[in-house]
Amino acid sequence: MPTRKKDRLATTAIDQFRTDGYLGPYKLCEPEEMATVRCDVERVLQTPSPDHDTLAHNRHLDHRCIYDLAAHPAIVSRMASIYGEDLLLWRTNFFVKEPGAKAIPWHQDYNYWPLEPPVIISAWIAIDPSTEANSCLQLIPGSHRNLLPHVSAGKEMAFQEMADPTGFDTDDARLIEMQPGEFVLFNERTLHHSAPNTSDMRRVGLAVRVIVPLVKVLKWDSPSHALMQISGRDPLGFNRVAQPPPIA
Ligand SMILES: O=C(O)CCC(=O)C(=O)O
Repeated sequence: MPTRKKDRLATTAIDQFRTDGYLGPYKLCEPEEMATVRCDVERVLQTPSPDHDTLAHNRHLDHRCIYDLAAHPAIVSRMASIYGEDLLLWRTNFFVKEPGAKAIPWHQDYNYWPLEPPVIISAWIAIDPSTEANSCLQLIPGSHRNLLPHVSAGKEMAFQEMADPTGFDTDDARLIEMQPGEFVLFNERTLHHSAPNTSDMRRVGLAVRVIVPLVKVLKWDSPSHALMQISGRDPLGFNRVAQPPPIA
């Protein structure tokens, strides 16, 4: 999918990403358009995956509509402005937080991932409205400059490990409220979390994980898991790469 000139980032924005570890929100599409996409997403989330049990994981591999969201030029062009043209889609994850869903603890993604080196940029796309009330994503600007140890998280948390709470100050957190169709970018070290969903509104977001060719995937998620080239080329060939699902 081609990158778009209008979505390229200015040098000031690239510098801001370096300073804060995140950028956005930006608009991928209008909320009305996302309402149509949401119907596709709901259908996908009820359809068994071909080779693993988690309905919310890597559905860009078997559904073109999810691939098209993940590889949208509004996202890819901005990522390419920061990380260069050669970009490979590694994973997608839907984060579905129904009313009553647990908190996702403060964490840095690098802690969990089988990548060497763990260099990655994520886009988090709001599928539903994402507000403080229904537990929007929160980020701490500048937190990517400190690698934190991760410790065991409590049972009230949705993840088993969390960043050591003595290593950062949550007073610095920013609430990232977004309309459906908006997205934010962040890197593998940016501290982020979401509170329990105490509202009666579901909150669905799609996290899109993108790497550059020098990163080696040490462990694949399933037999059919492979990278997809979303921009440029892969001059190193360290990883397996597959074609996107055909256009429906
Ligand atoms: O959706 C959330 O609440 C958390 C998302 C997250 O942890 C991530 O995208 O890495």
